[in-house]
Formats: sequence, C-alpha cells, structure tokens
Amino acid sequence: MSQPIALVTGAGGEMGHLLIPALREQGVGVIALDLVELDESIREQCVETVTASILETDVLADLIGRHTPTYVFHLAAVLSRKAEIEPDLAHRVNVDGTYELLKLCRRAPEQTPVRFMFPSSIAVYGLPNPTVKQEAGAVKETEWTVPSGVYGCNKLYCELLGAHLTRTPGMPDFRSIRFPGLISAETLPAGGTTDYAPEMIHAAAQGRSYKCFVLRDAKLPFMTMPDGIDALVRLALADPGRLSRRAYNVRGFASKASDIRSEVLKHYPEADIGFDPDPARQVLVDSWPEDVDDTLAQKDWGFSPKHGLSQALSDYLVPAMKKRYAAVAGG
Ligand code: AKB
Repeated sequence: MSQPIALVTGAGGEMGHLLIPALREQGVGVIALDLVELDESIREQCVETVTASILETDVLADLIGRHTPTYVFHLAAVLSRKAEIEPDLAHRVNVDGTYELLKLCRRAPEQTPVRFMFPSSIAVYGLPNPTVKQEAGAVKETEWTVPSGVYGCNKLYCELLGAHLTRTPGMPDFRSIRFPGLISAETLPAGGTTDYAPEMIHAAAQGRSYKCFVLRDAKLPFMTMPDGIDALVRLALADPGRLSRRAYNVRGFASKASDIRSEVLKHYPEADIGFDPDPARQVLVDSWPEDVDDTLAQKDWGFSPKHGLSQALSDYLVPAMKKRYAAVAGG
C-alpha cells in the first residue's frame, strides 16, 4: 500500500513546525505550502514543498491532483488581531481560501473522502460582557456562538460550511478543533490576541522586559503546542463513527494573565513583566470564554492533554527554551 499523504497549508507557521514531524511519525508523507519559502529544516521533512498563497487555486489544484492527499491540514489563516485590522484580507484568506480548498478536495462519490482538518478558535464564542463571561465559566460547543470579531465570524462560518459539505457525497470529511491560546517553545505567533502568554514566557527566557497587552485579570483557556498537535492528529485519525460533531473544544488549562506571570516568575525570578493593556485586544479577550468544556473531545476521540499551567512551564516550555536560546546565543 502506498504511503498516505497529507497536504499542510500555512506549514511555516506555529503549528506546522510540530505537526509535520508528528505526521511523519504516523507514517504520513507531507506536501507543504506556505506564502514564504519554508525553512530547510521543514523542507527536508517533506515530499514536496511549494511557495504560494492559499488563494492560488491553480497551484493547489496541481498539487492535489498529483498527490491525491488522504488528509488536508488547512493551517493557513490570518489571526484575530490582524483580521480586525484587515477584515478584507481576513475574509479572502480565512473564508474564500477555505471554501476553494474544500472544493478542490472533492472526490468521486464512491471514493473515500479527504479528511479535512480545520483549526478553528475560541474566537467563535462571543460573551456580551465580563460578568456574563465569568458566570458562563467553561462553555460547551453549542453555547454563545455569536462571535464579536471578524476572525470569529470567519472561523464559525467555515465550521458550518465544512459540516454542511460533509453531508454531500464526494466532499471532504471535515473535522475542526476550536483551539484556545496556543503556547509553543519553538516559535512565536504573529497577529493573535492570545499572543501575550507566549510573548511573556519567551521574553522572560531571553531576559527581556515585557509589557502584557491585556489586564492582569484577563482569563482565557490555553494549551501547549504539543498538546494541540496531539489533538489535531488524534482527531484526524479518529474513526468517523465515533464523532458526535464536527467542531470540538479542547483546552489544557484556563488562567488569568497574572497567574501566567506568577508561574513564569517561579522559573525566571528576575523577569520584568508589567501590564499595559491595549483596549482593542482587551475587547476581544473580554468576549472570549474564560474556559471551555472539552468533555466531548475526551469522550469521542480520547483527547487527553499532558500539560496544565505548571507542567507546561516545568516539563515543556522552560527546558525547550533553555535549549533554544542557548543555541541562539551560541550562534
Ligand atoms: C488568536 O489569538 O487569534 C488565536 C486564536 C485564539 O485563535 N490564538
């Protein structure tokens, strides 16, 4: 039997760095696309890499036609903060790009559908104010899906579209995860609203001062990137009969910005972390849930994260960053 192939879009971003080796461990070959040329370290792990925009449908059609992927991991997206500033670009990339790719994955009705993995976001939720947010606690997938920003609207629409198309013979088997803030030791995100958590930790590891752009009490769910990648791969491999829905919540821990700061200080007592809230980003954080209920992900496909806040720092982030920044300092 030939090796299954996965197309990974936005492969050079935060998730791609850990997803590609995880797919290879499962015996899956990777074809990767990104807007900018991929690092040599990623290129050498792939069957083929292409530098192109997600909107270049002819390039994607050629790639899909030649490799007939079993899986698509559609990671290319404009994140929340940037989406609010450039809503037209966000719509083109996040919505048009997704719809075109879904159509390119169409197969003959008698063939096995492509498994189309779509990272969605806690931005699909919209709580009207901080009091309601606090009262709501850990929200279920069906609650408060009234996004307050462009990015959340983009993501929610694509979730609904993907679920709808799944019911059409030949169209992809669409599966989505509503990711909380992701924290990676390997890379820093760009253009997100939850970026303060990884930025705070990376700054401390490098001995740089940091001003957090949300209030001390701002509370959101987070998870480490390895837990996020594990979730994505588990859901991709899950038997279709086990799935009770098309979009799932996942989380590792739910913390206030001040809790993350305190945990960072345990490892980096000299860290200089202050607060200088940005009203535009605070508005989004206030509308996103303080936690999510991930019972269905646990039950349907065995989601089981390794890292709470304290393990995230002690078992993953601090050791990995020590290596990373020592290597950078050593040249
Ligand atoms: C962002 O902040 O935009 C992302 C997300 C929650 O989807 N991290």
